[in-house]
Amino acid sequence: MDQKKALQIVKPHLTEHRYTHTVGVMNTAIELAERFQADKKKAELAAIFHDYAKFRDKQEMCALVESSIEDKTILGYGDELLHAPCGAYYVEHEVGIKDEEVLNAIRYHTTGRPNMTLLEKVIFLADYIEPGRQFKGVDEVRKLSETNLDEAVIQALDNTVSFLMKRRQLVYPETIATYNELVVKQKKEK
Ligand code: DGI
Ligand code: FE
Ligand code: FE
Repeated sequence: MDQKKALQIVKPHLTEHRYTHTVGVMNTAIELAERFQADKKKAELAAIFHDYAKFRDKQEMCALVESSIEDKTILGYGDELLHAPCGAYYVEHEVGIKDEEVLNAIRYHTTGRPNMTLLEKVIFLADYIEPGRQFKGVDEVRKLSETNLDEAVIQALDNTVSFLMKRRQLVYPETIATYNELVVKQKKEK
């Protein structure tokens, strides 16, 4: 699917602000894919559809998790997590994208997962550092992403987990597992 067609499909599902974010994620994902030798077309496609389900009805998404999504534990960790796995499902069944690598990049873009693929890291990071993002600590992650993909993902996870804890929100265990796996890997590489 070409970029124009994909953007046309996703646009009616998003607000203007979220559409601008999506275009930012797309451009950033293509840049990161180039830098770290990931598949640029897959990065582009996954980025365009990563927030496809952002505005879907929460009850509908909870029901979908109950009926069709393997990992039901996300139901216990806040509604914000639903749009990633449910998005992957809708993108497969409504848009017809069957590429499992692209679907997984959408599925894990919010929480990450241990042993993320290169493409999954590219989308996870692009979502975090696209030019429209302004939260505290984002510049540090932008800087790291110029040279070291794993260090950048670790820092983004650190920021997100710290942010959640400050607000006494629950932290999804797989997010912590992602952090642990990458830190162990980094230590081995040093
Ligand atoms: O959809 P976006 O806003 O572009 O970004 P996103 O998919 O990373 O979602 C961000 C939201 O997800 C934000 O409210 C924090 C929340 N979040 C991210 N990781 C976790 C999390 N919430 C919980 N409970 N646990 C997590 O591990
Ligand atoms: Fe998202
Ligand atoms: Fe996003």
